[in-house]
Amino acid sequence: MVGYSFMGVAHSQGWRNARSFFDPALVPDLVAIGGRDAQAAADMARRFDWQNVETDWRALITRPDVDLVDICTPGDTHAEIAIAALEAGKHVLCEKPLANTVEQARAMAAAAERAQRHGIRSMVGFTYRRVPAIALARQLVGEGRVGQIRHVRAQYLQDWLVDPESPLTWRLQKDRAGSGALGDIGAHIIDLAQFVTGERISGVSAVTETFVRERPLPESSHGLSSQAGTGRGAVTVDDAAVFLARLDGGALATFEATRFATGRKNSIRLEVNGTRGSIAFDFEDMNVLQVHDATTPSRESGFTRVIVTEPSHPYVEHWWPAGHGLGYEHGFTHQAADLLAAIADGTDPEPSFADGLAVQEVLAAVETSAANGSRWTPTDDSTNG
Ligand code: SOE
Repeated sequence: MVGYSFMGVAHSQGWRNARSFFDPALVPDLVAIGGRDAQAAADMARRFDWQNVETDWRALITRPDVDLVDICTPGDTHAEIAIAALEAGKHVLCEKPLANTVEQARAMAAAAERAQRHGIRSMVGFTYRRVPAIALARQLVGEGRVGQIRHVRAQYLQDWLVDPESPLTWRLQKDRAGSGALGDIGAHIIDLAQFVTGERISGVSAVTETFVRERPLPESSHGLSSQAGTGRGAVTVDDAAVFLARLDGGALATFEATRFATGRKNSIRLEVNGTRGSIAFDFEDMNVLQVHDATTPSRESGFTRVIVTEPSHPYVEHWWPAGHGLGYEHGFTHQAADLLAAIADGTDPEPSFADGLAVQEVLAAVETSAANGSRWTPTDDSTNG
């Protein structure tokens, strides 16, 4: 694994719990944890039983005892590490968004395709697909239970930047993160919309906003330029993105990704309306899927509150009896288990780097549209950076 912050912790517990709860044919050995800060990496090694510590990712990915590289670093390093690891013959799991630009994502998808010919597998870490209620939604839509899709409504709402004195972390710097709320959390709802509907976003009309344009530098402000020694730096990414979209099946969609939804800590909402029914999901009630069947007689019509904790529901049989529920972290274990199964079975896991590239193209179209006065922008607009 390269990286040891929030995602490093989430992935580490995922590898360990996949081994315990999914009893995979291929058992993950946590061979080496890598990162610039040797002490931070050593702390992670101690806490999660990583066997070795590396401070140079190039040394880590060339170790003969490493078969799979898990990339949990900021987006500006994904392409370099993933392509080198694939070319070194390692399977790769890369955190989302796949990259910071479409150009980088295209290079990664091409490297993944070349490696796939030699049985090397790759996956991008959109873990919310692996929340049982979302996986159930995909099954129902795929079976035609909502019919022809007319609307998708998706929100990802956080509020950790409402305080203007929150520090200028790497997520607020374009050269590190690629974009702000758009790429960090907007990427998730773009992937969820495309995954659950099985359709692709064909064009967008967008607005983005940076409400707070400068912030205090964080303590460890390496690589950050202070404005004339003021101890403050410029925010170079969006705080919020709101956009309209069309899906290639003809549906209309609305998306909202923001870090200024005061009171919403990590609220993800998805609703799909079709000619035969609807599904609705709210991460704040993540073990539930609301299902409406339009064929139900009107006297009994409404949304059914499905408790997605039956052993027959996706992933649940590996965990607890009905009614006990799962949490945020379980998606990371499901991700690890599905990747290990794909490698063992010789199949290509999803979401693939090509799926990650599809998200990147939407992200770029949103930025292009927002920069051009919300002009309607096709997702495959070749001007996307
Ligand atoms: C910060 O917005 C963040 O950690 C995202 O980077 C994750 O992808 C999301 O799952 C939780 O919030």
